[in-house]
Amino acid sequence: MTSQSETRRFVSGVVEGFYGRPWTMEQRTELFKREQKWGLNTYLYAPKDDYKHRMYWRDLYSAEEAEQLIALISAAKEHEVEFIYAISPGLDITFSNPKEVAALKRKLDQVREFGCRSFSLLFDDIETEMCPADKQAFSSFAHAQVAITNEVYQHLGEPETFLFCPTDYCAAFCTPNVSQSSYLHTLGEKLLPGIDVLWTGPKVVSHFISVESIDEVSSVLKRAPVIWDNIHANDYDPQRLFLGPYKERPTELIPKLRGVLTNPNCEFYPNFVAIHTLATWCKATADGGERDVEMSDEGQDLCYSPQRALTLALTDWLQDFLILDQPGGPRHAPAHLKKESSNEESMQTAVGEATYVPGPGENPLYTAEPLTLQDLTLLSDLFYLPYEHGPTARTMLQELDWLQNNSWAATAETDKTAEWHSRAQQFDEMCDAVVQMFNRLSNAPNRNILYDLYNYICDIKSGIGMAREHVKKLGGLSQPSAQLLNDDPEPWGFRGGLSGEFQRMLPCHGNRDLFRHPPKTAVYSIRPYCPEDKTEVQRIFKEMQREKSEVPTIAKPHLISDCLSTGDLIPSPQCGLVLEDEVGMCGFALGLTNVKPAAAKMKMKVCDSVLRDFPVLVTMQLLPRVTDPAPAKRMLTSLLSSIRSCGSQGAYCELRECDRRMLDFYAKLGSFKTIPMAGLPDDIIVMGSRL
Ligand code: GDL
Repeated sequence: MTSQSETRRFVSGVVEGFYGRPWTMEQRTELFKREQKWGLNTYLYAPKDDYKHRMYWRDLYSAEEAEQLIALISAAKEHEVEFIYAISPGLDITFSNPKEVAALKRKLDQVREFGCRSFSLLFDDIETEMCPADKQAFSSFAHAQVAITNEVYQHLGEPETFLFCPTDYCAAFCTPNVSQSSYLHTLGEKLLPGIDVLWTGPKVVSHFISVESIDEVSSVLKRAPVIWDNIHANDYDPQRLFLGPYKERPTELIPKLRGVLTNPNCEFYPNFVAIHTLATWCKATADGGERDVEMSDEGQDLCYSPQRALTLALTDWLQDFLILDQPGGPRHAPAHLKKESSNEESMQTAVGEATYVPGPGENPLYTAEPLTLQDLTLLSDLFYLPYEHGPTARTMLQELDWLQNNSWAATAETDKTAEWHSRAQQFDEMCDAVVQMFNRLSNAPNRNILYDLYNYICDIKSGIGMAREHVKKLGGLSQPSAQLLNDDPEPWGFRGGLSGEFQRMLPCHGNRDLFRHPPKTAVYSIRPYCPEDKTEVQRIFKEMQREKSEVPTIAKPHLISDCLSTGDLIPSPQCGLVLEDEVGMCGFALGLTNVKPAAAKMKMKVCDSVLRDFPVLVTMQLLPRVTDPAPAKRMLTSLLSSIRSCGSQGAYCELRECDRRMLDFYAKLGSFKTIPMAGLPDDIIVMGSRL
């Protein structure tokens, strides 16, 4: 490393490097103010969908654009933020053509005339195959990029700051790996030493960036990289927003890096947390991390804690929400906002109609409850980080999972019933807190922040609303007029549009959820039941009975479904399926369409009302080796669909309380609900599904 690099300041700040709508000039100016206030020093201009940054990189700026850029560059200077202008010529440049090199120089010269002194060439997200002309001129893609970069760097007079973004900008892109990547080795050897290299870490969106990984890449690049951090970037998924703290980057990295630039959410205002917490991180060991005291002279906490950094950021952000930012805002602004109101607004009030005061017995004026720090903490928990939900979101998911898995206890009288209802009540309260937070946010005076958040908070409110209603249904408390999860839901009852449909059809759907299932490797087949299967079915049934009861006898009393499994009753035509794996039969699903005569024969009573709504009895068993619920689900779904095509409107099943596995299975299916059935022993649970 050069001695120069040892004395240069740590680059810290923001890269506007995402796809989608670029920020406005006003937003960028606001960013500079914030960066200065929080002690960050750099802004890298690299908006992917700005025409003249990437697609039409050769085009010079018009007079009007020039005026705007000049103003922006001088605003950055005013706020002591280093403005780095980046250009991405990689979509179509021919490296070997001198005219192309000249075009690049011309464009950067123009920006230099605007007052810009720091530059960057980006070669991320481009085709790696060179055109025939370049293949002739250069021995590799890396050589082509290095040649043009060095030339431009020298042409610009070797600026103090000059950044290069490689095409292989993270470990995952390197072939075969970082230390053996010939692409990175060429950069390391050939890029002039004053040029710094951008790097996103192990992946495009890195979960964790370790000191070892930085040591490795630095030794190949022969320089410390500048991290282009995509931890808060959300341009790849329209349902995500990241409001969690800067995290999983140990502060021991600071002395090993040339700098960190965060490429955050596309929406400008919600980036308050991303940038504020990065600033706290940078300050944690701004002096190189050598001090062993925990607090600096100004009381600055030198030991970074994401949780504390988040609280600091949210506390400051809350003040921003309270600023009335739009002329024409509420005329009856709450008292605490009055002094923030613009002159324009006070004039409006002065010349406008008299303030309306409701009379006795009339509706009182709407008053907005103020947003709280707790609301913002909840908001951040719901939109946390790419690989982690915030604590409250995690609790909500875990509770919902427990309520679903134990839903058999909701309507049956068991020891668990009270616990189920108490946890359902707590879940409901957590959902309510989200609704209250939504209401207070929507009433917050700062409309710019609200509008950036709006789609996301609506989406989560709906998502949680559906879960809330589902739990109510499981508990037998749902209102018949409920809008969601019924047979003919409104469009907000099936979320995600076409993309959602595709995702649900893929086998990897739900791969990343908190409740992973064991690997599914067995191959299963499902075929119709035939009379020769009777003995095997019987054997599986007996084995499962033994599994469940401590005494090795068949549990009493006999249920109609027991008789189906033992062969005393024959399944109705088209109403039997068996599941097989490489070992043999491992499960079955049988149905009986004519329940009444069978019940009479067994001297058992079945409720008429149950038979009216759910005329067919189904039973299913699986050996314990079937750990994957998917084939069982497929078998039961096929059985139900053939029952439906025979004209039946519903089916029910009888389950023993000790048969946790089947209870869980039916509860998770979602379509089966516990139904009351008089005359059965206490440990029998009946569940029905409309078809
Ligand atoms: C990328 C792009 C970036 C984008 C990000 C997240 C780099 C160097 N380039 O690969 O423009 O915003 O992913 O989608 O990160």
